[in-house]
Amino acid sequence: MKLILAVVHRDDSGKLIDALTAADYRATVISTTGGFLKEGNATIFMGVNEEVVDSVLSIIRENCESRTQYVNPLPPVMEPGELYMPYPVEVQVGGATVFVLKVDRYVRF
Ligand code: 2BA
Repeated sequence: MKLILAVVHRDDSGKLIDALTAADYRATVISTTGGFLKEGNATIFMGVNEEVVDSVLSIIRENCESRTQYVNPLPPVMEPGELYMPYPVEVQVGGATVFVLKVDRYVRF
């Protein structure tokens, strides 16, 4: 048994969950926030048998797009009279950041 944790863009989470449930996988979605952009994203966790991990990763890959986003860097400490022109920095987000963990025990009552 493995636990798949996938951090995905919030705009992709709906269609990803639809694709996963259509393929008969069980999944849970948590609303999360990226530490760097501080924007909402979604973390999907799934307990699956080891032999289907690659199939799940394919579904995640097919349903999660990579996006270009811009972040404004924090302004530096300024002296009076100095002018700061903020230039947004480009970052490439996703498609998905995925962790696959070993599960010691899985029980459903
Ligand atoms: P955020 O932390 O908001 O990061 C969004 C994007 O900003 C990242 O995309 C990456 O392109 C960039 N970024 C993040 N930290 C950076 C840094 N210290 N310096 C420069 N650029 C940086 P992704 O790598 O695709 O990550 C998307 C989201 O996945 C992240 O949102 C975070 O919520 C999660 N994530 C990524 N790597 C993780 C990790 N090792 N552990 C836990 N969560 C992770």
